[in-house]
Order: sequence, then structure tokens, then C-alpha cells
Amino acid sequence: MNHQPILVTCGLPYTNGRCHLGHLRTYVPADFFVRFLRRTGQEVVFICGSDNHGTPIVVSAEEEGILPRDLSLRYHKHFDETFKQLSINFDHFGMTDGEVNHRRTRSIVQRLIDKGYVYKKTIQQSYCAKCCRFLPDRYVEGNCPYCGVSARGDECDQGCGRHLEPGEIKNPRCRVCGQSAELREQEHYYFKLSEFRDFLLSYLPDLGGTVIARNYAIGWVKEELHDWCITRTLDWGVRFPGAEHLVVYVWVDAPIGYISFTEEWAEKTGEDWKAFWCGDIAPVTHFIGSDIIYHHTIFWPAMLKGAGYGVPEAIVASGMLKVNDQKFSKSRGYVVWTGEDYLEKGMSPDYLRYYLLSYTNHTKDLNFAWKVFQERMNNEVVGTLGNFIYRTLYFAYKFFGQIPETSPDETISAEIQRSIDRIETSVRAYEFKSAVDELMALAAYGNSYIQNNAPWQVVKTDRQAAETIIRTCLQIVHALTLLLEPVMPVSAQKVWSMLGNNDDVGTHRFSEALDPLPPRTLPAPQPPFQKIEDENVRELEATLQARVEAAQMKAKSREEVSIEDFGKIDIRVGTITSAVPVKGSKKLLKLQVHVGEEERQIVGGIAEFYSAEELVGKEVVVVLNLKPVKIFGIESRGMILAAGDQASLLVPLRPVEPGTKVR
Ligand code: B3M
Ligand code: ZN
Repeated sequence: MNHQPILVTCGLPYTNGRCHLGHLRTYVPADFFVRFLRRTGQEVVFICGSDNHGTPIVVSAEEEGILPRDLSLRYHKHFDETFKQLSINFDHFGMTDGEVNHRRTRSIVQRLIDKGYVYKKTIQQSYCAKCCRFLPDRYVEGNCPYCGVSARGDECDQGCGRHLEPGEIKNPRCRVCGQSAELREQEHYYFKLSEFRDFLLSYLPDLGGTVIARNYAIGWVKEELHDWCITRTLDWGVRFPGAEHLVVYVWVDAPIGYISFTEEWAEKTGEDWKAFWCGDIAPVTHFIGSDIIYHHTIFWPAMLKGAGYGVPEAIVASGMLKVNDQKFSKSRGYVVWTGEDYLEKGMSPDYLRYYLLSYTNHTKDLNFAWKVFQERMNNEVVGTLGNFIYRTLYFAYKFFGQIPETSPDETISAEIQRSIDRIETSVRAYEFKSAVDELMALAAYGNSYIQNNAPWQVVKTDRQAAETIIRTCLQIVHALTLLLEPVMPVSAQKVWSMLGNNDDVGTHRFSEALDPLPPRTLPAPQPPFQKIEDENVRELEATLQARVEAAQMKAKSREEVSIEDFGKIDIRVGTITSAVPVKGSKKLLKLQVHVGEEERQIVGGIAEFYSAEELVGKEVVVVLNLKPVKIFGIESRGMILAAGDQASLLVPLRPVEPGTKVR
């Protein structure tokens, strides 16, 4: 095969927070795509890095009281490690604050200036008189001038999704101190995006990737193109050539990171980065979230074109993520953290990959729920795929101890080839779910084949016929393993070894799926996948629920309440009379609390911090008139008050009678 190498990239995560499922919605499919293409013989370079500049980083660093550089280094390392844990293997993972990116950005901006695509303009910009500074991007909050919904300085992130220019936002407030911002004049530099209209109208209809990205982009260009302000008043970022008191807007140097990281990779490997970026059409496919389509389909190609670089061949946009039917939101608690909620609980990275790829098609929204996650894994991965693989390997091992020296059933080649063809068609159309479904259909075919032919019966009377049956099943397992590698690389490797191979499955190609299998010794097989237990899922659901409740409390705590409202809450002192662990949970205790006239049963998430024994006899503070809820099937009537991450219980300083009201 003589394909030109291609470059695949993923949107660059900001270094201001941990990795969550929203990120993986893009990275896992991109990694799958890369592995898949490589298995077909296509050469691919897979590049990503972290996005270190702009107000997202500066605001977070300021909140933590550390330097933006230190915050960036911390999260850069975090993303790098997390991606590796999920087998998302970039050939290079750079930083936009790296020296190469500073240099490349300044050179590209200088070219745009030299070619007359940049002009200076005095604008009215939000300024906070209390903090004595201009308020770029996320430093200012207010309302979107187009749809009215609350927005931040550069983006209507809750409403219509439009990019906002400095000074455009209505009712601007300083995000740091909350004071109304005023408008002050400042000189900034603009990129003549409007001059690229004709270019974009001819480029976009042929843009590869997902239809959704292309169509959005064409719609926007037809509507209207505003010039972009490409400078900001910040200390952190890439200095603007010729006006060194300003830095470039983060959306200038972030995508240029794709080029810089290719340069860094080329430096490491002795390859040529220009082969990717300096033709007319760059053989580059960008995987991104659908919230940044505008930046990648309009702004980025215009900038590349203006500076004389190649423009990307394809943009693949993934749908957004929901959690339990709710829009993904860190502040509202609808979030699943990759480390804390998943990997650190000992859950399999491969399972998450399977789920993200197979749940729904790439461009649709994915609604995450632990229960569905469990069902899909147990029914499909364990029940169908794992079951077929294990039955086959076990039977082959037990009766023959090796791959039988015979040919498989004639019909099987065509069946396998059909699956491969369909999978390939789906992947090339970015229909990753359909591809995984096809893979599972082949596993299901194998399952019925082994079931219908019952080699465990046949072997009793006709050993040779049993050999053929099992040899056929082994061919299917062999093909499935190759096809599984892009989806679940770790599990595929395990099965590959159980098939008696001692090399890396990732070095093989799909075209080997029909190759004859030499009669080699088989090791004792293990079931390749483990069921997810109900207990685990309950724990994971409880974590999510607790986070949502905590977020609600936090939101409420910012509202003022009247003394009458406060009086509605019945808070009393009570004495804990019994405490027992809740079966199946590491976190919960079932408590009986004596509150004067009655005894209350309360389930509290404090088992990690207190032993049952040390609690009995303690006086605590209890909210009595909360609506009763069931936790793990146990009724809980009330809430014990505690503070902080270690659930420090609130106690009365001097003893009082149980049932005494707190005022
Ligand atoms: N850092 C993250 C985002 O807005 C942003 C992507 C940059 S890609 C060049 O989703
Ligand atoms: Zn809006």
C-alpha cells in the first residue's frame, strides 16, 4: 500500500482542570480512528498537546494563587498521563507555551501583518475600575448581545454559542470582584477575516470530515464574517510582534500548536513537518468537540491561508456529552472525572473506550449513565464477545491443547471479509458506532456458530469434525482480535496472547484476518472480560448523586434567605444511639438518632471517616424536616450536619437535651 502519511490531531485541552468524560468523547474516537487506519496499512502521525494560554488558564491560576506556568505544567502532566492510561497514544504531546510554538506563532502573525491582513483599531473594552485592569475574555461576564443569555467575554457558552468580540458583551461585570465594568478605549489588532469569505466559500464544500462541521461552517460564512480581534491585554501568552505589551488571542496560538507540535515530533524522529503543512491542502484531520467548530472551520483555515500554509483536509466534530439526561456541567455536578470517578476505582480503561465508541454515533450527543454503562458491558462485551472468545479458547485448549492442524469451514472467509468491509466503510464515514456494531455482529455470529455446531458433543463421536468446528471458531477469534485492537487495545492484546502469539497485536493488519493459523500450542485461557457488579454501579451512582447535591447546596448557599425561610428548617440536637455499616457501600452508615420525642433513622456518607463504635453516644446536629429519601434501599429521614472534605461533624459545645432546637 502506498498511502501518503496523514496527520491526525485532537483539540488541545486547557491546562486549568482535570480530564473528564467530555474530553474523552473526542480523544477516544480519534485514537480509535488512528489505530484503525494503521491496521489498514495507512501511515498516521497522531499529534496533540495542551493549551496553556488565555484567560481560562490565567483566571484559574489567579484563583489558586499560583503562576499560570505552574498550573499548566501540573495539568499538562495530568492529561499526558491520563491519556496514556486510556491507551490514547499520541506520537507527540506538546505544550502551546513551548518555545517552538512561541516562535511559530510570532512568525505566522508576522506574515499576516506583512501581507496586510492585520489592522489596528481603537475599541471600547470592558475595564474594571476596582481591579484597575482591562477585562479580556473570561475576566468579564454579562449577557450575549445576540440571544441575551448569560455569557462570558469571548463566547456565548450557555446560549447560542457565538464567538463574541471584545466590547460586545452586554451588562459586563468583572468576574473577579463582581463590579459592573465600564468601557474604556484601547488599541487592538484585528485580523481581516471578512476578506476570506470567497476563499472559505470555495474551500468548505469540499472539506472532509463530518457533515455537521461542514454545514455549520457554510451557514456561518453565508451569514456574515466579522474581523477578529487577535490581541489581548495580558501578561501570559505569546507576545504580539511589534506591540510587545499585548499578547495574541489564545485562539491564534492554540491551533498553531498543531503545527508546532508536528515540528517537535519531526525534530524527535528526523521526519519533515513541512510535508504536512506546506502544500495547498494539508493531509490533516482535526478531531474536535462541536463547540469549537467555528474556530477550526473558519478562523483557522483563514489564518493558514493568509499566512501561506496548507489548509486542513478534514474536520471531525463529536457530539456533546450529557450525564444522566442533563447537560454536562462541572459547576452543577453533572460530570464524570476520568481519574477520581473511574480509573482510580479500578475500572477498566478498555470498557470506557468501548462505551464511548459504541454508545451512539460520533456526531450525536452521548447521554452517559452508569446503569446503561453496566448493561452494555455485561451484555455485549462480557456476554457476547467475551463468552464466544472464552468458549472457543477453552474448548480448543481442553480437547486439543493447540490450534488444530486443519482448515476452517469454507464459508467463514466470506463472512469475516464481509465484516471487515462493512467496518471499514463505517469508519471511513466516521460512523464509529456502526463499526463496533459490525464487530459485535461477527462475535454474535461466532456464538451461534459454536452453539449450533456443539463441538463438545461432536468431539465424542467425530474428533475430526470437532477439529474443523473449533478451527473455524479460532479463525473468527483471530479476526475479531485484530478488529478489536482499535477499540480495546489492552484486551485485544490479552486475547492475542491467549491465541498463542507472543508479539504485539498492534503490529498486525486487518488483511491478516484470513491468514492460515499455524498449529501452535495454546496456553490455558482466562475469561477476557469481567462483569461489572451491581454494587460497583450503586457506588458510582451515589458518587454522582452526591456531587450534584453538593453543587445544588453550593448554588443555594449563594442566594440570600429571609429569617422566615431559615425558620422553616427544623434543626435539632440529637444523640446517636446506633450505627451500622450499609451492606455494599464503603461510604454509608445507617444511624439511629435520638432527637427527644422520637428516634430517627438517618443514612449518612461518613463511613470513611468514622467507625460505627466511635459514633454511638455522640451528640450531633440534625436537620429533621428534610423530605425522606431512600439510599441503597434504606429510608433516611433527616441529615446530620458535617463540614469539609473529611466530614467533620458539628457538635454542641456544651451538652444539651436531645431534641433541643438549634436557633
Ligand atoms: N483549548 C479547548 C476547547 O475550547 C481549547 C481547544 C483548543 S484547540 C486548538 O474546547
Ligand atoms: Zn448568545
